[in-house]
Amino acid sequence: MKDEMKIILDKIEEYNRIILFRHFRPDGDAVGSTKGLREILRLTYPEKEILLINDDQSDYLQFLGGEDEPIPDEAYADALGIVLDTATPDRISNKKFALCRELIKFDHHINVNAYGNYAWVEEEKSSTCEMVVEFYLAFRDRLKINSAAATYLYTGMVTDSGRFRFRSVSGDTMRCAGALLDVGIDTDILYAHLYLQDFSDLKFKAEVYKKMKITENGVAYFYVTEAMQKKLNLTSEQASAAVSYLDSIKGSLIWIAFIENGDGSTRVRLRSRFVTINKLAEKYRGGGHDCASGATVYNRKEANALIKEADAILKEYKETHEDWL
Ligand SMILES: [Mn+2]
Repeated sequence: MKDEMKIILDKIEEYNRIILFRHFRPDGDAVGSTKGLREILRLTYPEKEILLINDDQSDYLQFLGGEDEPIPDEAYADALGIVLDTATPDRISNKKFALCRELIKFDHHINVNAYGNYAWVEEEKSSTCEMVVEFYLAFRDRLKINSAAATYLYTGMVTDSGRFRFRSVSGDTMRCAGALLDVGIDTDILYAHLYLQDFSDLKFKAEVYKKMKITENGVAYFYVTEAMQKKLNLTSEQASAAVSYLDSIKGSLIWIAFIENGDGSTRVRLRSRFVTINKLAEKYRGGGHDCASGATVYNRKEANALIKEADAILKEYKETHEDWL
């Protein structure tokens, strides 16, 4: 039993109102961990008010259902806030988190920015959902779960680990996933929701493969211009997905998608195998995990400089390592 888990359970039991938060532009882990924990807490403590309130909603994962309606500011004052899957306070979707009497950070990102009164951060975990499952299993005599909660948590585990393919996946990850499957999940329905593609998405994919480029040493990259987003009627979520289209090219250990935001800035999504790229992302107003980072550039010149640096990193890596592919 980890000390942090005990503190979090004690705090949950102490409060009558608990408000859950996540980061804006939510991914499967942000949605799954908040909805999963909300369900577990509602089942276990029907007398408590367990709320999930955020400012933005995502189209992605709508099949998992909605969040809760806003409440008056005063109602935050005697509440416990729990922020899941969010590395820094500026990324919390609902800014009213600051009104909560006490706040807990519950996350698996690199802990560069500690916030809240208590924190449970495990940087090596494959997802925040895995941590929620670990929390549930630690107190399984006391906490209740159902197949809806299991489905939310499994969704976050699957999506944040690239279908259990990323290096962060451990034996514990699979044991947690196994515990959820034992509760009961309709994986046929879940995977259909997650992985069936729209015709227009495939058209976009075709465009990416037509226009992608590769540097001398194997950095694959691609620009999603504003014009292309308009032409193909892409949401920013669809455009951002472009980075994963480049993830299976032999010899290309670093791949990058540039997505124009429409305000003069360009979102950069960097991915890699074996090679570490978060230091590079940090040089361009970003950061993240070893092999999955984000950054921002303001013009093509800066984008080209970033590509050049990535190419040099990859050259050095290939010269000094073996068994990469
Ligand atoms: Mn996550």
